[in-house]
Amino acid sequence: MRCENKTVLITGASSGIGLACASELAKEGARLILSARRSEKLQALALDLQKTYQSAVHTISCDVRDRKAVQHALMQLPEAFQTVDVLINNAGLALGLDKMHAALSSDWDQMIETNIKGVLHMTEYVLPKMLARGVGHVINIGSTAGHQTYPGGSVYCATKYAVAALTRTLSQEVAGTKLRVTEIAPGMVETEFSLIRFKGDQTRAQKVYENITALTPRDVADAVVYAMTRPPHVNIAQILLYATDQPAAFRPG
Ligand code: NDP
Ligand code: 8X3
Repeated sequence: MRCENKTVLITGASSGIGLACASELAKEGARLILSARRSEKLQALALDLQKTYQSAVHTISCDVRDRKAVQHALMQLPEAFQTVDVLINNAGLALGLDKMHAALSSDWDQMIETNIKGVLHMTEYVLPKMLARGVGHVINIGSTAGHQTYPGGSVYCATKYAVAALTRTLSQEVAGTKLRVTEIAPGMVETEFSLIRFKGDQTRAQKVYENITALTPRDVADAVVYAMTRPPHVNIAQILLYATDQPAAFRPG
């Protein structure tokens, strides 16, 4: 139980990597604040974690793009959940795989609003409280797409380069405090990610993971738990995590 007495806020906890982080951290005894838009998924997960691990769980149904909704939800946290020790900014998505000139501008907007501004909305609320306490940990889920571009990935890659830049900047800004800042950057992980990217096209989504063993959400959650459970003087700045089958170059399907 390495995370007992830690309150962890996870965005995008209704699926994939966020859900796996919730499960792994519940096993480690963390108190959890789970956030996403699909409240029924969060409720089901919360019940499961309460039953299996006797976890303390609070759920927040909100859209990270909506700054006011984020602030409102975080202001309403029950007393036992008000001190957020760890913020895991995980909510995010890719939409489409068309070349820059052909991609939909509505897709650009949604990726930018979610992947960049969502991180900012959460961080701007939680960080001042961490700074006031002099301790805390912000973990941003970036991507290998934030370190290497690929055709068709233009705006998604740009948002993940932005996550890498925000993470590095924040780390410089909190230097001299006990706050820690980490970027976990996975390659291909089999989740709902491709189904969302290809807008419900199951066949195309499944093709992405054909003939390879992709990372599992649990692999990424392991990296998160690793970063969280180092001694307080150790800050894991960045973890790049590829499937053994994935070449450094991208193969997003
Ligand atoms: P999933 O689609 O399985 O999960 C995405 C999560 O983000 C869901 O819980 C979804 O919840 C939430 N989310 C999306 N948009 C919003 C929003 N506007 N407001 C609140 N929550 C939102 O994908 P993954 O688990 O794979 O993705 C998690 C993160 O990992 C993303 O940032 C992604 O970019 C990153 N990543 C994924 C990789 C992969 O190959 N799968 C590789 C590298 C990085 P809901 O719909 O209920 O709101
Ligand atoms: C997702 C990585 O390669 O599927 O962040 O676009 S990739």
